[in-house]
Amino acid sequence: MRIVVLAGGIGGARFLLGVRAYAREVGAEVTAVVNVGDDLWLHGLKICPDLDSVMYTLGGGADPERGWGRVGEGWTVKEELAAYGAEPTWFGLGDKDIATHLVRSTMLNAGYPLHAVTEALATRWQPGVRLLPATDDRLETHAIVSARSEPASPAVANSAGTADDDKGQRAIHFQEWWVRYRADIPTHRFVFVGAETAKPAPGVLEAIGTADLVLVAPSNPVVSVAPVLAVPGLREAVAAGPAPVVGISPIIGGAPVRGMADRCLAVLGVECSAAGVGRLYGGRAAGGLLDGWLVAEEDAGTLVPEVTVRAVPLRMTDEAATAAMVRAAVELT
Ligand code: FO1
Repeated sequence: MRIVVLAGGIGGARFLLGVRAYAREVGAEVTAVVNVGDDLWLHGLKICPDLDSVMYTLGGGADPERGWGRVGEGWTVKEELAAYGAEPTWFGLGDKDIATHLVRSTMLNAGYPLHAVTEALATRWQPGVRLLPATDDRLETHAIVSARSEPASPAVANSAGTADDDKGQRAIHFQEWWVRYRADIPTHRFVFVGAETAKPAPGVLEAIGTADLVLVAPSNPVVSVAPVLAVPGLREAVAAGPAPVVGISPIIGGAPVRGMADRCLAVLGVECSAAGVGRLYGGRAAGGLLDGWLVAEEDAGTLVPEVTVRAVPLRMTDEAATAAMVRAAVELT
């Protein structure tokens, strides 16, 4: 059995622990197609937060509380950068984490594509699933926000530019929106810079085309799953593929389990509910993506047109609980 998981960062990483546990039980192979929209160049280093969250979590090196970066992390380099006044200081790079970015940046600068870099880094961590970036190409999530007093961080690579347009709007990198402003800034929309020309990374379309099941992880639908589906050809491959597609709601009882999916859904004007996100993805028979949609027991009765909805426990309290969610997804198909 071959399972493909479309995933973002922290929620996606936790979900993949359960997918891996289920796969070990039944002898399935797992390919994670991971969001790259959070990625950025900073201090000369390429940082891939979602790929790293998944790699560290599955490899046992993630800080379980933060969900990103390494456990037992030090911040000496960050403090030294701040002492030099090197902006931005609002994005915390841990000492151990920097080694990952140094290896990645060295390989990228030597011409290796991101999927090859990811494979090389994963050799150390042995995540137990195949990690693929959605694309090797540049695809960055930027938020179009209303002008604020502080200028956008010029240090954050941001090809959308930081000048305000005539409507007083400007684009800031997703990380600035998420970390510096904590999403607390008037936001008009998200754009995926580079999406028009990005190509699915090698292996992505083949994995989708030969999958027995495609799972949409309980990641942020707006800034984690959408950038994956924004890669030309990827959404089409899933929708037209042979495998049933089952999503897991990231919203329980009208609120995200963690993170700021509510803020993101509000930008789109989408209701922050299991139904709202299910309808955002849409039923495959109605031109959308899903055959099945797992919602929490609190959301039993959720209706999504053309989608089989099932209410099960959705709290990923440990690998066994998450594996049970995966089993429910398999049984739904
Ligand atoms: N999230 C924060 O809230 N504050 C940070 O300083 C921060 C630094 C950071 C460094 C490397 C990395 O891979 C992730 C980091 N994150 C940080 C998380 C990052 O913003 C993620 O993209 C989001 O959590 C969404 O997945």
